[in-house]
Amino acid sequence: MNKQFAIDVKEGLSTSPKRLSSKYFYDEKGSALFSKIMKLPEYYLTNAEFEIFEKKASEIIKLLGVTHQKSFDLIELGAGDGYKTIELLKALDAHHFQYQYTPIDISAKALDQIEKNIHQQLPNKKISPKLGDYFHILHDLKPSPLSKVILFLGSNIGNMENVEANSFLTHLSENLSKGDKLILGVDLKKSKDIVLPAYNDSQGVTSAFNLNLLSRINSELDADFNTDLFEHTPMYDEQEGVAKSAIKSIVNQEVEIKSLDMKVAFKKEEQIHTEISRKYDDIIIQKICLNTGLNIVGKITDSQNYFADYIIEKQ
Ligand code: AVJ
Repeated sequence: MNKQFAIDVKEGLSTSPKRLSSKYFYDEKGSALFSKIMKLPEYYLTNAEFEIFEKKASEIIKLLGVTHQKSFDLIELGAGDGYKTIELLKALDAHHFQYQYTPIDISAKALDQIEKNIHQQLPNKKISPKLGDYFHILHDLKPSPLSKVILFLGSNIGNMENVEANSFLTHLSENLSKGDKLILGVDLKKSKDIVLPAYNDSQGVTSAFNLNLLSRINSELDADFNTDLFEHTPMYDEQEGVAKSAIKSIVNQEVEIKSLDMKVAFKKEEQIHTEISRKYDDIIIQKICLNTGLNIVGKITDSQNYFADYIIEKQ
């Protein structure tokens, strides 16, 4: 991971326009900042999806087509703290369904947190957390005779371009069997007045989250970025439905990255692209599902129509 970080930083800061991948946001400090983001009033995504799981879990369960006769595997990719999923578990338990919950995460800390939260809210629940890469673990779980329900929530897929999302879903589909389901949580296209503040909050948490990438390069690659000379720059193109974040240099400057043996020049106003957060509609969901062997079987939205959980089936 660390070696790859060095390679990607070198490459990303040598090309034009400059870019750094949003997957590197989540070091310890970045993960803590993201937890803060999820609690911000402007970051409507988490509350909207929570509302779906809190109020419409029965509708989701109906669309999953699970039965009382057979147990199933409920597998979550990138489970985080499990805040939304616990609502689904409560509903499944209330309806006496049999299932095994397996949260997968690359962060041991996240898995500890989810175990704690589940222990508090559902004291008798036994779960089987798995640490590591989604696809490695899914590959290992494939031979299980039980049917699978995969959870990929929080609009995490939105960090991928459509082509990349399509390959991701193809790869996921290859690890599923006919009739298995996917619950895909996505943020919906909407007006700029609502989207932009979610990526430009008044407390500056999102700014700190974005700029933390430079601090990470400072500490892991021995660089001398002065974060005061850079600025968080959020954008949202309503037509395209994509929120983009960049880090903009406030002045002409040069930064040294000792471990990479490189100096990087920035022009005043020059940007480093750091993240896309795509917003969706039915057409785009159909497009990213095309030729993946996955079919859309239903869609559940929150009361404001901000967010959707699509129920998708392996053919
Ligand atoms: C975790 C990828 C869903 O894109 O909305 C939050 C990350 N970036 N604020 C998103 C994020 C800036 C978030 N996802």
